[in-house]
Amino acid sequence: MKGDHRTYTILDYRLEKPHFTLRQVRSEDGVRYEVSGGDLAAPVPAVRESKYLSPKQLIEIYRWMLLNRRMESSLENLYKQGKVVGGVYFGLGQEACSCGSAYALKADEWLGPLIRNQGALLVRGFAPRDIMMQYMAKAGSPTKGRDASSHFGDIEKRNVVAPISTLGDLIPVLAGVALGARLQGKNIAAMTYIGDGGQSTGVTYEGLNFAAVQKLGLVLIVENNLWAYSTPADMQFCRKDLAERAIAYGIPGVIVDGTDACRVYDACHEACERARRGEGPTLIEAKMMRMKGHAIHDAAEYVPKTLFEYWKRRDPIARLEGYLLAKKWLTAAESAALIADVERQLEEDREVAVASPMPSPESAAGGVYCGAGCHEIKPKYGTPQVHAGTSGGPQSSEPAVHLK
Ligand SMILES: Cc1ncc(C[n+]2csc(CCOP(=O)(O)OP(=O)(O)O)c2C)c(N)n1
Ligand SMILES: [Mg+2]
Repeated sequence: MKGDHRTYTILDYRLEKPHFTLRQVRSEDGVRYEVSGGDLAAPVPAVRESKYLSPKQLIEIYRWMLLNRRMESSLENLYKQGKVVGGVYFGLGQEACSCGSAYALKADEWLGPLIRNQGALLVRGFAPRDIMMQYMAKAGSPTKGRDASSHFGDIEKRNVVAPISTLGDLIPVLAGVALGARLQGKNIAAMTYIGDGGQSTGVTYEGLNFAAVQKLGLVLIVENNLWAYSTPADMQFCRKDLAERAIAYGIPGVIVDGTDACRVYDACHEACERARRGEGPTLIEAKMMRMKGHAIHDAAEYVPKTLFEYWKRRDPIARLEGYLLAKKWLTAAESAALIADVERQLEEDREVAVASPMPSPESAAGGVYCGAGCHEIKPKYGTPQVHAGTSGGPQSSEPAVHLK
């Protein structure tokens, strides 16, 4: 019927668009997945030139990614030595997404990371020793040994909201952070993440819809790493592209290659700029693959080997290093020196973390993030400007919500 069709735009910045499908096959010895469609031997595309990053900035991102990966290897070793209390989660293969995204935020903006975004924590100023001590539940860790996993943040200095395990719940929280800043007179970017599995939760809809209606500066990165525990994305939703969900919220939806640091950064930078202009949220779908199991206990035997091989050739660090060398922005010797420096920093931090004490039993009665009355929570951007019964747009001096 002519005239009844609507068209919507989803920007897809990828240089290749793999069309693999994963199908569950049941056999006598259990369940496995088979890959079909797509070209598993396709050549690896080039890294896209960034519109915004200088060579120096890109090298800085490269260093964060190296630190991210090598810190996780150290954590794996600490776990195997029995020094880690609990599990360890890895962002292997997702370093470009974690580091490139967090790098787009300004110091006074906010981040709400998930378990795989340890690279983002490093970019926001946590040291490897903080993360190592956290996993070892040491007294000097960000939660003083009360939590032995990723549940830590820093609302005073680094503007990091602690990860919330209930998937999706960070979305309304970060929307609320953007709203809080708006009420204090400033439009800021508030960035958070959700996985291909986690985005199915109801609160994802509620949080993103609220941000869309209020035009809050939420930057939501949907990390489509193809797996949620052992459930492949193809068994979680019917669309190939989660960015299309943006259409239903009335916000921009963008697809990027999550293994290309330049493209991740550029998309996040544009989304942050939009947030700062008070134009509302952006949904960025980053496509990549979780290159390990869900956590250290999961050997990921259900993942077809061919898929691992395909994505290993798209390793974000190797791709970025190759790009920097080809551009002659980094020499092989400089790259080796940078790696040695990262190793030195990690070794130093590992030694400090291992030697640091466990918390005293009596300290368990204290607060997790701070003691009673230890600091006052003050507005960061200005005195809240609230006029009863008014409603304004994003650029308006009036708040965008009715307060009675
Ligand atoms: C609301 C909710 N349901 C279930 C879980 C249990 N859970 C933790 S991680 C996970 C898989 C998440 O997969 P995905 O969102 O794709 O993120 P990824 O692990 O791939 O980064 C599940 C089901 C949870 N934490 N919260
Ligand atoms: Mg996933």
